[in-house]
Amino acid sequence: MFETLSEKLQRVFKNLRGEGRLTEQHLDEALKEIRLALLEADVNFKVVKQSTEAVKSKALGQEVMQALSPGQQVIKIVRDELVEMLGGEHVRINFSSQPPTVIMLVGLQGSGKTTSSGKLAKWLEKNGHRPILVSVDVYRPAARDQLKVIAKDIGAKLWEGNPNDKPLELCQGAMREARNTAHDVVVVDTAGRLHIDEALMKELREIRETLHPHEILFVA
Ligand SMILES: Nc1nc2c(ncn2[C@@H]2O[C@H](COP(=O)(O)OP(=O)(O)OP(=O)(O)O)[C@@H](O)[C@H]2O)c(=O)[nH]1
Ligand SMILES: [Mg+2]
Repeated sequence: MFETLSEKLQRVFKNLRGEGRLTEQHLDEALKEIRLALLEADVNFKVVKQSTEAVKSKALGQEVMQALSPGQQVIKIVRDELVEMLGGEHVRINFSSQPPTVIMLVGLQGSGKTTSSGKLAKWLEKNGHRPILVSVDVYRPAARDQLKVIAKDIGAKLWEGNPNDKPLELCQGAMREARNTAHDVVVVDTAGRLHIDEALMKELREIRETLHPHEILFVA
């Protein structure tokens, strides 16, 4: 996804770079391309609208550096805006000095926990880690199968457990397996829940107290 976004932006930037003088019409054309590229990359339309408007007002306003050509100025403004959009602050994952590191994904139903678990495992592997995935979503039929399909797709290790395992048993099984097979990160995909669902919240607390996750990521 990000590869195609960066390719599209590169194309827009390449066209801008050649411009000695930048007209408003030219800027509008470039922004239209940028808007499309961001929307196709799944960025929320409100965020896209806000960001492209911010780019336009900055580009037409005073916030430009004399040392850069008009095309380069726009590229700089777009770059700064993208950094801002992705969260100006860079947060690192807290890895444990005593593996396995446990990362738990929590959030509302359908917020993207299972998909994000897969993305996270892939990213971890790319960065030299050996993750093991485990789903503790024992409530929705096929939820564990969904993670199994994703794990197979990305070639990541999955702790399946037994069909009747309870969430805590699945976690403990995954931890044991990680230790025995030198996997350094356990990614725990949880069932979606609302904070008013007392039984499910209690279960989440129990998992937290048993596993002591190093990171709890809220998927929204
Ligand atoms: N467009 C888009 N769809 C996504 C993204 N992440 C997840 N989805 C889709 O959203 C739906 C729900 O994603 P899941 O990963 O199953 O969400 P979940 O939080 O695990 O859902 P529950 O386990 O039912 O609570 C699926 O159809 C995904 O394909 C994303 O980044 N962009
Ligand atoms: Mg899920």
